[in-house]
Formats: sequence, C-alpha cells, structure tokens
Amino acid sequence: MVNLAYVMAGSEATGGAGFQVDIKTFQQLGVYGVGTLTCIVSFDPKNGWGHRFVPVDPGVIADQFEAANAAHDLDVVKIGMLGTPATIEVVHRCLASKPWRHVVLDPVLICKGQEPGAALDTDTALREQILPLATVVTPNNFEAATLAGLQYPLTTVDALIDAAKRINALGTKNVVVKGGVDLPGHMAIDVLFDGEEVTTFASPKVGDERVSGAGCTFAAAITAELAKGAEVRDAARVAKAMVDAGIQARVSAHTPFETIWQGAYKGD
Ligand code: PXL
Repeated sequence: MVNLAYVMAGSEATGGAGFQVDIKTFQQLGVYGVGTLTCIVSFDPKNGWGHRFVPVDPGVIADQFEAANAAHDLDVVKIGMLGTPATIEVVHRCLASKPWRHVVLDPVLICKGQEPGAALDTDTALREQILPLATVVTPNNFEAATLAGLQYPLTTVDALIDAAKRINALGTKNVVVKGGVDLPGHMAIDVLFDGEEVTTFASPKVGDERVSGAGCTFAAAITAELAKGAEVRDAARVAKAMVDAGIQARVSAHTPFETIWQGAYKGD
C-alpha cells in the first residue's frame, strides 16, 4: 500500500512555490499526494513580479477538505500558505474535526502585496489557531524571529535554538528553525528542538541567494517522510538533503529568483 500525505496550501502560478511544490515533493519521495487549495497567488510580471493574491472561499476550502478526507484515510497533513484570518479559521475547524498523527506547519507569514495590517491579523490568527494544533513547525529565520518575539535576523546558532524553544512554548512540540542565508558564515544551519533535545543540521551553503520553493520543499519533504513512518529527526534530515540537492540543481526562470528542482533528490 502506498503512503498518502495531505496538504492544505496555496497555488503559486509559476510552479516554483506553494501547492505545486508540495505535490512534486510528495511524488519524488514516493508518497501519494492529496491537496486542498487555500489561495491562488499569481505573480505580476508587469509589476516587478509582485504578488497578486486571491483567497479561496472558506466554504470551498471546507468542501475540498470533505472530499479529500472522505476519499482517503489521511493522518499526516502539511499546512502551507493560508493568507487571511477567514482562511485560518476554516482550516482550524477542519484540522480540529479529526485526529492527526502529524500536522506540519510551514508558517508562511507575509506575502508581498498584502496590506501590513492584514498580515498582522493573519500572523496573530496563525499563532493562536494553527500553531497549537501543529506537531512540527518549520519557520525560516524571519518567521522564527517573528513567532518568538525576537529581533530579526537571528544571527547565531544559539539564537536559532532560543527561538525554537520559545516557539515550542507556544504549543508545537517539534520546532525546526532554518538559519538560511541570514545566518552569517559558510554553513546552512537548521536546528530542531523536540521539547527535550536540540539537534543541529549543517551543510555548506549553496550560494548566498534565496531560492524560491526551499521552505515549501522542506516542510513537504518532512510531511512525506512522516507519512512513511519516519521519526521527526530523520524526516528533517531527508528534507535538508532534498533541499540541498534541489538548490544545487536549481531552475532559472524569467522571475528575479531561481527555484528548487525537487527531481534532483534521489535518496541518501
Ligand atoms: O514560499 C512561500 C509561498 C508559499 N505558498 C505560496 C506562495 C509562496 C511565495 O510566494 O506564493 C502560494
């Protein structure tokens, strides 16, 4: 029997981030992907590739959830971009309606093109309604600082660990903070705090530019590995290896940023 993984996330129309990346990542890791769209992002090539953001109607999100979960026995879910308090509310209700083995939250906080005020509401709703239901959360440097109430950027491994512990105290057991390009030095360092132990993952940085889809790929890969029965620490290790391979084989486009190629990862 093939393992299944579920995702609730937004479409990003160029294929470099969001839902499309989640499904590609699931497939590459040998997991059958099932998904529910929460919003549609269409970058605007006439306007600096800024975000055009359209939320999916909350009733339609609930309908998709009903269809997906009636068709399949889903117990591992990734939550990607939600984008509005109304979306967060319906996703909260969906998640709370049944038990999960794992809820992996990629806490996508702000999207260019959104009102800062709206983003603040969204951050608060995400922190209050989704974070406590998650078993794993994968903030990047900015998201970790924001959720932990620390100053961005986090520039030391100790600061990443401090942020992970503070976010754990908000209600998510496993917190993986990604240092990313904001962490000085030659290494790309992520830390996992599982409520007891800290594990540090390090690999040489591949360039100093942000690559689109890295965060989505990372959280989706953890989700796929958890769906296959892996422990969180092993799932994070595979996810980091997949992102590393995907950045090395990155795809350039007419966008100002390159994107990850999930197909580059062939296993350890
Ligand atoms: O990479 C974050 C992200 C996630 N999901 C969607 C996005 C983006 C960034 O653009 O558009 C739908």
